[in-house]
Amino acid sequence: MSNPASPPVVGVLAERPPLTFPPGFLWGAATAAYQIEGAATEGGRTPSIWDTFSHTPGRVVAGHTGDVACDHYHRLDRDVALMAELGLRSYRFSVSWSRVQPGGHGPVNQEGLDFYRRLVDQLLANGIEPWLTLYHWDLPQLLEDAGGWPTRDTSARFAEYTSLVAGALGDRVRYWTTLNEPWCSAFLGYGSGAHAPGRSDPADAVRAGHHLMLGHGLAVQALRSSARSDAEVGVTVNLYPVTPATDSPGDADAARRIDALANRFFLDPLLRGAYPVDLMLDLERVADFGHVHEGDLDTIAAPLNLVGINYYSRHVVAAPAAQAPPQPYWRTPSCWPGSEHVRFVTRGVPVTDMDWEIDPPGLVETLQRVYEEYTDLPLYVTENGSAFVDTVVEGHVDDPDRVAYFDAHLRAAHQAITAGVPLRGYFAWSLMDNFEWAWGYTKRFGMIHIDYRSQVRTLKSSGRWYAEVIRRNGLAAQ
Ligand code: IFM
Repeated sequence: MSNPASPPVVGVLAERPPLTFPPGFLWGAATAAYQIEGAATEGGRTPSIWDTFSHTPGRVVAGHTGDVACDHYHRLDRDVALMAELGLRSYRFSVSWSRVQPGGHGPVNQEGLDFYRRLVDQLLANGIEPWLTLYHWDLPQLLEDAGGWPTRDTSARFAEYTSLVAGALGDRVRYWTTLNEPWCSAFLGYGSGAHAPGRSDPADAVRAGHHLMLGHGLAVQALRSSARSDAEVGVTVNLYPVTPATDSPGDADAARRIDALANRFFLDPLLRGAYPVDLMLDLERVADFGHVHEGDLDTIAAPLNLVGINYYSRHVVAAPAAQAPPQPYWRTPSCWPGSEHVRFVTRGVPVTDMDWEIDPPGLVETLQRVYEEYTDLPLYVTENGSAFVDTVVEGHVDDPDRVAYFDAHLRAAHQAITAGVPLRGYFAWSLMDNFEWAWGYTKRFGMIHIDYRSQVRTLKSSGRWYAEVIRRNGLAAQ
């Protein structure tokens, strides 16, 4: 949580000097299975919650689905060739659970595993370090039908699936993250219902958050026994600095509450082995934490090798307007259970096409906070990027706004390193345009443009720029 909102430094075009990153800094780009693979019904794959959700009218903009997406499943060779062209040192991808274990438990689907084995082998052959995320939001629908993440058994199923993947790929994959952004899975999936499976029950959201973390802890155990001994194991959380709109006590309390739900709900159990007391009090009327069994928090706080942080923007929040009518929380589907009354305010600073404020100093703040308050483990920015409207003009896509966004955030990352933060790598989101969840294909985050009709890939100017950053291990003067 940070001090009352002041305008971010973005937009102040001071001269920007060249910057060099530490030797061995891991430069990468990231994607996720449902967002790019397509081939939704091929090779033995069964539906995930995102197949069901996207096929439900009204859930995703324009009825878009991930049925075909970037057709990466069939265009693997071309896509790895593009990664090599960019000079990526690492590629962060996720495995589709229902592709490799279609029943959500029980036997493995060899055809599904073979797809990822081919991907990993091609990456290695091109000198690109594979970075495997086990869960990027696509729970097998069969497990959702059995109760989903609010149900404790899902954690055990996740560990079983992890063992299968680690058994098959553990000899060649060194970097593993268990979960991607558990806040989204829990609070958008089961709180507001804006994401799959689209349920909105505040108590379920809290339970889901716990079982996701329990699944993470059990998966870490599975990785320790099945992956290679030098495996680097971690988890990715999406973090936000949370700033009160003014220095009023009401706004300060709003910021404390949102910080507890967005950040500390996950950081504290994962890295300190306990839920924050103020968070539990805020959630008193929502959940009694009876779902937390003895020993869970020890499992969740299993020792890690790294922490992945996804950073996009900042939350600026305020107390409810004085005249706001009281709203019983159960009538307000919200991703902020127990704190539904908090107002999110905008400051009028530049935003991306997602309407997210561009705030590079927030990345410094976030990295420093994790380092100073939680851990001295190696940190990685496992996602950072921006959506902007792109147009192809005579076979070229010029995206200076995205270049400026990356440049500013890499300068922030460098500033954190200079301040002593053990930041070891950075992954641009995203390698290519893809299915942006409830926004379908209407938002483009990629460094590679995808024409969804022809599946033609076009390297944007941001991709060329990033290749140069990797080549020189740093930034040129601007
Ligand atoms: O596209 C998503 C990604 O799947 C998870 N992190 C945020 C990105 C942009 O919304």
